Amino acid sequence: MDKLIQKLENNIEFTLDEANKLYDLDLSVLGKAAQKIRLDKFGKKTYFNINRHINPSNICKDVCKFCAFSAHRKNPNPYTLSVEECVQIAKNAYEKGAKEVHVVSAHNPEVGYEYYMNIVKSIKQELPDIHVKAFTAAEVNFFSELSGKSHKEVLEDMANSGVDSMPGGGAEIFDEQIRNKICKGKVSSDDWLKIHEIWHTMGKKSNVTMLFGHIEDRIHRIDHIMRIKKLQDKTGGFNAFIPLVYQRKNNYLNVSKFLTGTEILKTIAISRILLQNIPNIKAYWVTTTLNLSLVAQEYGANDIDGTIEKESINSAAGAASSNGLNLNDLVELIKDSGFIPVERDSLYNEIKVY
Ligand code: V47
Repeated sequence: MDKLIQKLENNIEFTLDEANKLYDLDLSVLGKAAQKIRLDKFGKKTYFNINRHINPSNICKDVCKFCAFSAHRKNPNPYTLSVEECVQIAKNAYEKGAKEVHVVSAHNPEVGYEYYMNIVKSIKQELPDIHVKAFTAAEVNFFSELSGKSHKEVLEDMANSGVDSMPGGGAEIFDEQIRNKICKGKVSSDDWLKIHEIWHTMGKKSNVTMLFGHIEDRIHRIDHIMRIKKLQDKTGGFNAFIPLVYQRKNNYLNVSKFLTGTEILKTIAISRILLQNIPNIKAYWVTTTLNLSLVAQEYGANDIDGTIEKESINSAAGAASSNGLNLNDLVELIKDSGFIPVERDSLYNEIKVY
C-alpha cells in the first residue's frame, strides 16, 4: 500500500497489477490524487454544453440485458421517427441555443442504411453550424452488417454525410465473459476499439464510456480502463471518458444492489488517475445523479455533460433525466458547489465562462 501511495503522490504510472489494487485505497487518498490532476489540468473550471439528444428509433435487433429503451416486452411502445421529424427536433433545439445534437438509435434493420445517413445529411443541410455527434461503434458495426460495407466504409459515409464526432456509447464492459452475459451479439470489444481507432486515424474525435455497477467486478473496470489507455496512447483521439452508472429499472439484468456513492467516486477518481492521456473525465449527471456529479467535481471530474433537453435511454431505466436540465439551474449548481461553469463546444473549445 505504501508503494501505491508513494506512486500516487509522485504521479508515477501504475502497472496493471498495481492498478488493480487502487480500489483498496481510501476514497480520500484517491480523491486527493485525482483532484490534483484535475486542478493542474483545468483549475476549478467545470465544462458543460448545450445539446439535444435525438434517438431516431427504439426498435432493435439486439437484446442487451441492461437496456430499458429498446422496444420489447418491458417497453412495448415501438417508434421510428421520420428523417423530417429528426430535422425538426434539431431545428427547434438550435433555435433554443443547442450547439450539438447527439444522435443515437437502436439498431432498427427495417429502415435501411440510407435512413441513418440521411438523418445526418438532412440535419447538416438545414443547420450547417450545429455539431453532429452521432452513432456509436455498436451502430457502426450494425450498419456494416446491414449494408455489407466494411467498418471503414461506413465511417467514411458517416464523415461524408456530416458526422463531426462519435459518442462513446456501446463500450459497456470490454471483458469478453461479462460482455457475453450482458450484450451478446452486439459489437465485440475488439471491434469497438478498432472502429474508434479507424475514426481517429481519419482525424476525427470521439468519446468512450464504461457501463459499471451491474454484474462486473472492480477488476473488469480496471481492464476496461487499461484497454482504453492503450488505444489512446496510439491515437490520442478520445476527448472524454464517461463512466456510466448502471440504472436498474425495466430491464432484464437482475441486479439488486446499488453501488455506493463511495464506489462511484472511487471509480471516477481512479479513471482520472489512470487515464491521464485522455483530457476530460465526464461525471455524466444523468447516471451519476446530479448531486453526486457535483461532488465528483472534487474527485477528478471536470465535465458533467449538458442540458440534453430530452433523454430516453437512461431515463427508461430509471434515471431522472427525461426532460434534461435547465441551463440556469446547471450554471447555478456548478457555481454553488465552488466551481466555475464553462460552456464548451463538442470538441472542448471554451465558449463562455459564467
Ligand atoms: O451505450 C444503456 C448506456 C449508453 C443503461 O459520448 C445504460 O458524450 C446505465 O453513451 N443504465 C448511451 N446506462 C449513453 C451514452 C452517452 C451519454 C452521454 C454522453 C455520451 C458522449 C455518451 O447508455 C449506452 C449504454 O452503455 N445504457 N442502458 C442502463 N440501464
